Amino acid sequence: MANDPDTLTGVVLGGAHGIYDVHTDTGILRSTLRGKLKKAFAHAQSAKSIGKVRIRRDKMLTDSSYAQRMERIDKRDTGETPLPTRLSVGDYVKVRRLSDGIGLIEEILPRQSELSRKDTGSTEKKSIQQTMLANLDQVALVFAMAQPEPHFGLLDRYLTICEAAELHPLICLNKADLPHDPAVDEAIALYQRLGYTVVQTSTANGQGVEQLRDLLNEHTTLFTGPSGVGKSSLVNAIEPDMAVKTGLISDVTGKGRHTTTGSRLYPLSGGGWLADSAGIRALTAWNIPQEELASCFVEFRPFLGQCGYVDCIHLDEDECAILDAVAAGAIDEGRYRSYVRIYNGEER
Ligand SMILES: Nc1nc2c(ncn2[C@@H]2O[C@H](COP(=O)(O)OP(=O)(O)OP(=O)(O)O)[C@@H](O)[C@H]2O)c(=O)[nH]1
Ligand SMILES: [Mg+2]
Ligand SMILES: [Zn+2]
Repeated sequence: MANDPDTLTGVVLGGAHGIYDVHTDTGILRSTLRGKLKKAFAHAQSAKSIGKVRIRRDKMLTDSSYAQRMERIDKRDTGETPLPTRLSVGDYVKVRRLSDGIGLIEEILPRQSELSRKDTGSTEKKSIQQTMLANLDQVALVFAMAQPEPHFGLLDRYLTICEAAELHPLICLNKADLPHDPAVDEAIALYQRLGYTVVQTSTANGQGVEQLRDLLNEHTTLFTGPSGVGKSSLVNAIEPDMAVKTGLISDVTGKGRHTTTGSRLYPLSGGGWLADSAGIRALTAWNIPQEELASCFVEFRPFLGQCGYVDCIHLDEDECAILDAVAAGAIDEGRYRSYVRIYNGEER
């Protein structure tokens, strides 16, 4: 099969109802899944799910929390490279071009990374995991400066998820053309102090679009954030003829409901990939073990290991270095409140 000229490697741009658009060197192939793979997915979904946050093995550092996390994931693994339990946007596949020009997906290549969302249903059991994008290395967290007002607690939640998954976050504040609350400027300054890149953009007057485009160059970036903040408008501003170039039915004004995961991937003309996704109301930091949460707040890191108790969870303990840092103004109170909310499993 490896030498078969009709077998190509490609990346899944989007899909719905078992039909996927696969980007290959020779164009986009509309494809279906081979029966064997469909069965494998059905089996995997009924089995106990494996690690939620995929950690890149080559990124394993000496950090003990990562080592512990890896151990837990390994226990759930068979020792083989983890294979996806479902085909997602961003997956690399081997696809065979059939004589009628339709592709048959024969193999899914191992994922390097993924970002999942949990769609919260009315009960915990109803919540389902959806991979928003596979094989990404960057996440643009898109909020509006106004209309809707940015929810920084939600931003903190996204940031912890990026930190846990080792995905580079970009903070994008769109609708910079609109009048906004001065608190938004204070928040921007805070996140910049923490070391995050913050871009202020407007699709109405073009502000910041060039800067954002440069930051996407050569990366595979997921645009995520609440509904109505302008994610799809930004995708259009970055690549105005994207839909034309890819030859796909444009979904840029919709909510991505037509795709499997609510995401759609586009090749960037400057190199790299960009995925638009459906707006998210709330996101639970469900894949971060509680004891690792504090290290997902970048400004907590210098204080970790300095608390009076080794198992300090920084909520109300004596001799807590984090609480002392909050009291001394070294850690922002709003960020600390986000930590408490996420720790307690609050939805927003
Ligand atoms: N004033 C202003 N309005 C904008 C800007 N960008 C987008 N909008 C408007 O905001 C609304 C929502 O934009 P979308 O691009 O559909 O937002 P989205 O984030 O993709 O929303 P979902 O797909 O629901 O998640 C539209 O009416 C846009 O015209 C901007 O920079 N300034
Ligand atoms: Mg949209
Ligand atoms: Zn502590």
